[in-house]
Amino acid sequence: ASEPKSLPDFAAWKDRNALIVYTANTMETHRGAIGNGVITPADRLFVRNNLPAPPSTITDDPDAWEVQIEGVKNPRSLTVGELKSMGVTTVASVLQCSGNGRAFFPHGASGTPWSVGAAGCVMWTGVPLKDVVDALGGVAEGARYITGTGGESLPEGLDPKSIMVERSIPTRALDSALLAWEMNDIPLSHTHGGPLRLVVPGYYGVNNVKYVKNIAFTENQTDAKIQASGYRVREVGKSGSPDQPSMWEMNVKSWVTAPLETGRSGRSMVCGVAFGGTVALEKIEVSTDGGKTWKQGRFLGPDLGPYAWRPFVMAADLGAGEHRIVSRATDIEGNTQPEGRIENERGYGHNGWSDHGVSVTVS
Ligand code: MSS
Repeated sequence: ASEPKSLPDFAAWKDRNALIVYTANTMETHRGAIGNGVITPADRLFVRNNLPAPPSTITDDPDAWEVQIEGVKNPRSLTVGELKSMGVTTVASVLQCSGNGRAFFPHGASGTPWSVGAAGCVMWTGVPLKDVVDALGGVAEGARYITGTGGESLPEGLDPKSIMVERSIPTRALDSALLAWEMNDIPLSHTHGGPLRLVVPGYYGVNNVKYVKNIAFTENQTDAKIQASGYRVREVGKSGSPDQPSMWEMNVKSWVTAPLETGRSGRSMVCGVAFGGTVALEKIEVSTDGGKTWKQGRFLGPDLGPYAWRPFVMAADLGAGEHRIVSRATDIEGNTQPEGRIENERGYGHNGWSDHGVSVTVS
């Protein structure tokens, strides 16, 4: 086995024991470090950067950070200080990478081999994007997308479109999107996109643009590679293109967080987390025989709204031997997790319950 990697400087404040460190830009929360609280502590939250982060000095004076707003009646640049006087809201939302669960794809989808921990549930505080748009006279006619651009400075000599983090999401997200300057009640860290981040509750991680420097209401999606061919769901072996589904709204999903690997015979608390993406949950079911029989679990703790996850528990009597423990969530619209995977080239959006289970040896 190779030496465990240490945390990169820009994430040195994280809890090393709670994380699997793949590279300087990719860190996953251990399944066993997810816990039963609704909110993921910042030092345990996964990290994923497509590009090296900008210098950490950008959060030295957060109120001075500027974001340009375009595609509205009165386009202009606003500082975080100005945004703070325009409105405020707070929302609990699951942040999950599009490729969470990629490790389970048998074709070896390229990208970070995330298991379950490229996800967490955090509190975001900032101004509703809608309030900003209203103050600037409303969205320009014909706009169908909200396009956010990350504040990384790009290496010279490369086509900027091929590397920049610039994502477009449909304008239906305007009702819930915010420009956030706080996460879990403290100023948004540079690691997670401070001074300012576009947060789109219920949408996959990639749409939540960090160090956001430009928001544009546009007729078309950006032609940046990360949007045009990246984060597109297609058959194994195919390359990405704009006509394929983009990783926008998250699907219903859950997984078990305890017990893991071994357990004691007798009464056991089977725990996990479940969420519905943009839709609230209806129920969680748990099986300790690999999906042959199911029993309903109970959600724990406060319900922090449709975008948050719900920790759950189901008491089970586990006898000595091997148990395959799986969970299956259903949202209030009746969407439920499928048993299997939807095979796709990059291993996106996996919510199949079978792969996400755990095998526990009870003695
Ligand atoms: N933003 C920016 N600016 N940059 C980058 O790189 N990435 C993405 C998001 N945003 C980026 C951004 C991704 S891709 C993800 S997941 C997220 O982010 C993460 O987050 P955190 O905070 O955890 O790190 Mo996949 O879908």
